[in-house]
Amino acid sequence: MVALGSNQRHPRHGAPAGVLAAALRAFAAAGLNVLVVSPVIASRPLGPSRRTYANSAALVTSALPPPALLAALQQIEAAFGRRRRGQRWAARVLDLDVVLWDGGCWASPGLIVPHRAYRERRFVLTPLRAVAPRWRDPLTGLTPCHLEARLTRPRPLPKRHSFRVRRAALQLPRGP
Ligand code: A4P
Ligand code: MG
Repeated sequence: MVALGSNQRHPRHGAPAGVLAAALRAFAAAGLNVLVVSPVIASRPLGPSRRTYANSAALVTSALPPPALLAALQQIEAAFGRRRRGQRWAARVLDLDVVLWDGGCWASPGLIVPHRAYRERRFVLTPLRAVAPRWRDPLTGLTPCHLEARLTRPRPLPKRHSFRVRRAALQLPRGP
């Protein structure tokens, strides 16, 4: 499962939504088989960049192991003019992340799957829900829908230490 993001125009492909459509065409040329594509959503930037993002997700199959898949995606990013320099989370013409993998978890230098931040990002979970509603996160067992609901549901405040102390003070001493 690949998450796509763009918040910069491309000289040939135009606005970010056009960049994502062109990127999907480039997947096929790189030998990646695109099975399902989500609608493109507009999302407010997380991080310092001020430009609105276009985000989507694609279910792809490939014989490549995860590091080779990431290398293929990074080649596509580079072909679209992505330069990894300067500020983290700076505006980018194309960002391709491996979010989930049907083999479960993967960790090697430069690659962690599931993507370490996707559970907290609505701009990943909403497209993901459209392409793989029943796919369960291998660490939490939750579907994209559950994970997204967790972001909006109000959470209880952590129990206060003083409350526990007061309860402990009420315990009667044990009898003989
Ligand atoms: N890396 C490790 N695991 C993965 C993985 N599962 N998929 C390494 C992709 N890359 C992975 O990524 C930095 C390094 O992460 C890579 O060298 C790779 O080896 P990067 O694409 O070079 O740089 P980045 O994207 O700026 O960094 P980072 O921290 O990965 O950012 P994210 O998580 O990709 O987030 N706001 C909105 N609304 N929409 C967005 O799409 N995206 C970002 C970037 C910030 N704000 C956003 C959006
Ligand atoms: Mg990235």
